[in-house]
Amino acid sequence: MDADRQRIPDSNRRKVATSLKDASIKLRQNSKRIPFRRHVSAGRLFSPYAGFALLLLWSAGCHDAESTGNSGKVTGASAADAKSTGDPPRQTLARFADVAQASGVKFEYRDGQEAGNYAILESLGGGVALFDFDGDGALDIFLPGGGKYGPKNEILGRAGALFRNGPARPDGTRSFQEVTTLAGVEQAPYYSHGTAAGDYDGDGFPDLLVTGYGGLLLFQNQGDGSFVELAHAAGLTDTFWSSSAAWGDLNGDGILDLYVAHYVNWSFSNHPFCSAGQEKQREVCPPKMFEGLPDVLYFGLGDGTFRDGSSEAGLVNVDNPSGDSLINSDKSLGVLLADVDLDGDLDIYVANDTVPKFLYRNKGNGTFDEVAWQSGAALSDVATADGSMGLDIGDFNLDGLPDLWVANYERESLALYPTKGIASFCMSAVRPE
Ligand SMILES: [Ca+2]
Ligand SMILES: [Ca+2]
Ligand SMILES: [Ca+2]
Ligand SMILES: [Ca+2]
Repeated sequence: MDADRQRIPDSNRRKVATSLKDASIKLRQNSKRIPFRRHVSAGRLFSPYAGFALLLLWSAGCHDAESTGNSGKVTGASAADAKSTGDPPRQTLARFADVAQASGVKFEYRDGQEAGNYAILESLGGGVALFDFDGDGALDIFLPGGGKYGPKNEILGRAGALFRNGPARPDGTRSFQEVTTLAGVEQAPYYSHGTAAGDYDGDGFPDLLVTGYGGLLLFQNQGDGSFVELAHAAGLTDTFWSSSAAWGDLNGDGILDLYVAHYVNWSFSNHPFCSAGQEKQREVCPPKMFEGLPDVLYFGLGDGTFRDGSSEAGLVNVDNPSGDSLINSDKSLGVLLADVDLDGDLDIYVANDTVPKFLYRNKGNGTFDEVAWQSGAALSDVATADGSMGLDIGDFNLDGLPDLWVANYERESLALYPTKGIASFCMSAVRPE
């Protein structure tokens, strides 16, 4: 499978992002009732134990959960089930047209691949934040800029862009104005990937977190249309390669906390030659060549600063950051915060690349049990650890229980995890048609 990855042309590397958008759209078409809180940011098994994993999950009680789930309406929720009901397939009349350029949103994320380094750094792409930074009721757009290389392969950042949503035109379309410099978000000391908006200081104005290689950026919204970057002053001193992040109050003190997903330990001093199949042409190395990096959970302190609470929260691998297990663990690309078990607190679902996903169940106080394997949300429907990147949640089958959606790498299936029973927190992957 990883050999396949090496042969994939550069231009195809991020088709998964498109798949995620398509997937989210399809989910929302059927998600008319979502009775749970949702906080979203927004990123192959080592088969020797695949079969064992499947058996373990099945025997661990997933089938028992069907009789203990509290919904009283447990369903496997597969497409086949839908067909068996005799209900007509749900359809939508929604159609989309690309109006980015016409609306004034002219921007291109760049990854520096023109340098010919074939670095795995270039394979992640960039994210987007839709948030109303100026409080006028209209969503604005922030896009991280990515990065490039210096003459000696220094890893450099490229400026992102902030587009302010302007008045509607007479024909109803929107017009955006770029205000990057005016707003003070042009700083780009790091090669950037993801971004997450959240009002971490509770002043009513959403702030911006930007992830990337070498450090985090925290743009504090000043409330006057401008931002000030103060990640280090706020205690966000993480220097690991970060991909995604999500805001949410994980310990219930009313103050936003921050989960930062880290990817792998690549650097130019750890940059092996990987060839495309039998050819001598260099290609981007697959993630299995690198150790994963433990994620970080920062608790907000209420004074605009944070402390690293990863260890007390119980995050995987935090207390053993150089352990041998990291080659098979913790290569995180996406994170979603939501009350998956409907007990009133935020849980954490983490998409990992080529290694099992994490599902952290909140004990109610910001400490967690990692239950992805037991719950059935760690692997695919055929017990493979796919290249998981994008996450979403919604009640797609309208049974009142939240279901998880995962966008994986190309040539892998998208994955849907219907929740079968909250009491035992049991899910099982199905392959959408
Ligand atoms: Ca706005
Ligand atoms: Ca704020
Ligand atoms: Ca908190
Ligand atoms: Ca919960």
